[in-house]
Amino acid sequence: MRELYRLPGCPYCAKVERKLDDLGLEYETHSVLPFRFLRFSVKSVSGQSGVPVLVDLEHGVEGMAESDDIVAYLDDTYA
Ligand SMILES: N[C@@H](CCC(=O)N[C@@H](CS)C(=O)NCC(=O)O)C(=O)O
Repeated sequence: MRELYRLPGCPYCAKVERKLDDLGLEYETHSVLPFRFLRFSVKSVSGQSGVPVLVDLEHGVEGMAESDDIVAYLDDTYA
């Protein structure tokens, strides 16, 4: 199952969620805390603390950051 680490109200996260929805892809969400120094789970999967972060283990994606990269990946893989 795909997983998305996101922060409510984050426009970069909303862009990725829109793309996932447009492509009809299911995913679990993990809402992170607004304080980035407390985002231990995000840091552990992606090595940095920004969101969004996508996990898609079926395709070897263990923790992809940067919304533009995630959108491009989703288009390349699923569109
Ligand atoms: N260029 C990044 C920007 C993402 C970004 O700024 N996310 C904010 C939340 S809206 C964040 O997590 N900032 C904390 C950080 O980057 O450590 C992207 O497009 O993914």
